Amino acid sequence: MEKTFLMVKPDGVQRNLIGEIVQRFEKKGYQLVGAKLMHISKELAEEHYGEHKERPFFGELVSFITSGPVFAMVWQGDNVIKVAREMMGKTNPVDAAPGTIRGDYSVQVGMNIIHGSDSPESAEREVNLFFNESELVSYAKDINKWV
Ligand code: ABT
Ligand code: MG
Repeated sequence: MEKTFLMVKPDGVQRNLIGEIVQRFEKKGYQLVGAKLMHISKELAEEHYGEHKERPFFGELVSFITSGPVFAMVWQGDNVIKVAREMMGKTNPVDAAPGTIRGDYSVQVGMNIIHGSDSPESAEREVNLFFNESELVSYAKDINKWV
């Protein structure tokens, strides 16, 4: 089953959006298979955003993502990598459509609430960068058994 790495960034945590964001992916029909509230070290931030090392905003990006706790998650389901990116909306909140997470809750590109892996290769890389095998849970859902 396809997996992706999603993360509520420090601005989303500060603005009490963890629950809202988790709920959107749950309601969509995806399954949460790993999650933790954590501080990102400077080293992890530089590795995570390695592709942007030469960009002028790299320093700001690293200081923002390390500025407070993030909520790191792994979600699973059909086409979750692509669909999660659609649900997040465009990188720049100015271009993000209403109804998307960034379109609904953010204003500036430097503080755009959520990160999501942008390809199968980055999903694989980012899931492994943030989670150990033992932190990912495999379980069946059968709502009728639990009510
Ligand atoms: P991330 O999920 O954070 O990776 O964003 P996304 O993949 O949608 O967009 P990319 B291109 O990866 O941007 C990474 C972070 O860099 C910020 N950024 C980007 C700027 O601050 N200025 C810019 O001109 C661009 C292109 C936005 C993203 N993160 N934050 N926070
Ligand atoms: Mg990106």
